[in-house]
Amino acid sequence: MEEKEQFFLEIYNLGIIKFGNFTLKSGMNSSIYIDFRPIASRPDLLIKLSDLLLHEVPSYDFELICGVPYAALPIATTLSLRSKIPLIIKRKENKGYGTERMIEGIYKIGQNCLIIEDVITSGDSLLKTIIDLEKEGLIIKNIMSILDREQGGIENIKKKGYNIRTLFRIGEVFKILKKKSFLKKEEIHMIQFFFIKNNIKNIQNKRISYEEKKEKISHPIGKKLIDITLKKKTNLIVSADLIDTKKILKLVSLIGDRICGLKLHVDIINDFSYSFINYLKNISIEKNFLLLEDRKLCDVGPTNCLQLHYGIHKISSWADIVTAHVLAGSMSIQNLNLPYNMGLITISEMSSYGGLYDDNYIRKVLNISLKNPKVIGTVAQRKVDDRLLLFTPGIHFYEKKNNLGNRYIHPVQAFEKNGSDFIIVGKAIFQSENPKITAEEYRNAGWKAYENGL
Ligand code: 5BU
Repeated sequence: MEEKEQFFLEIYNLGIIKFGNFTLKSGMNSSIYIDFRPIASRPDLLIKLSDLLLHEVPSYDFELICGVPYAALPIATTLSLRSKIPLIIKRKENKGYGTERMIEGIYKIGQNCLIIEDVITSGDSLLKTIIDLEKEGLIIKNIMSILDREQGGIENIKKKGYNIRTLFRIGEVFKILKKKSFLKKEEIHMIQFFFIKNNIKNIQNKRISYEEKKEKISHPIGKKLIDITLKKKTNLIVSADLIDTKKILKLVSLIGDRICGLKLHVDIINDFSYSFINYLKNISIEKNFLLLEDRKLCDVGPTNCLQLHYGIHKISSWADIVTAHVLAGSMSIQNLNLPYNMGLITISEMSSYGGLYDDNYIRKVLNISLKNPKVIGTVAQRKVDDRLLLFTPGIHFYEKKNNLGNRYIHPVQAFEKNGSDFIIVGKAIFQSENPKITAEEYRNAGWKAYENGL
């Protein structure tokens, strides 16, 4: 920390922070302007900065370096010289002649590129760089920014599934400057105004409400799920992992009022029948909850289609929502002939420990999910784009891990840390002594955690 602090004070003396009335490249107005360009003229500070960055992202973790143009270019170049890892250059605009390439330098499809950004505000210019690099077939596993203005940019990038870190946060650097008495009185006032105006302390915790989310979700079943949630004040989905229809129906009679959804694994039910499904469907209408089949389709498109519409279970004839992996690519869930009011939940990241998902995979699943109008949401263990509903299984008040590979978090953690919209609870409820009371406890915890996040 000392080294970082020392470094920040040195660059502060170059005049990288200005106070006044500025319009940022994002279009936002600000009383504070941060510009790292003066560092380009100080080779000693460029070297120190790149060493600090290399401390955060070890050089074995990337094969190429790219700076977001233009301010980050000298920083990325120094990083390349220090680490001996090749630099590629992203153009701001196509030069309109010659090769018309947006990316210059030597690289191969599939190489893993570290992106360097100087100051992150909304994250928009960073996203443009990401998109251009991905178009070239490069993989973005790590992104480093020098300073986060804490105005939501880091969150926006994380929600898209990217791994982004920052060397400094604006709140942290102002604390350093204040501690060292580097700031004049009027500068402190401007900073305070900036913090209040941008609600910086709250930005990372604030979540969007179900009402706002409903505006962003286009699929009718996603909207319906939110309506039920708001009406019944419950974001609890119970997973009835029971092998006997009588037990499932008994559970539903106890918890039906407290849930917005009931999740099944129909293929584990010993005495599955259509009369059971009809009965369940009627209760779901009467008690106002949706039926989710956790089928986890994972095959090529035509087989997924057969598994959905045919066989003993004929899932598409009764389920409101079905889960799917997209390991086989976007087309595997593209033409499933789903009824118009049936939605899909993709699986970006499971709740088990030791899963084979990495950031790159998760990001691709999120991209596929956002592009498919049938997808209402996803399962992930992190914040995701606001246009997707986030479902979180692996919920338990007391258990953390079990020896079957399951990992559990508390509902509060699901909402506060991961930005969840719905918790999925199985054995904590159906194995409890009194499922009715326990379901109410989870409903209450989930609802309070949601409300506290607003
Ligand atoms: P539990 O009893 O609360 O562990 O039940 C969780 C349910 O959610 C169970 O049906 C799993 O198959 C399901 N699940 C999960 O646990 N983790 C995941 O990542 C996904 C589904 Br996707």
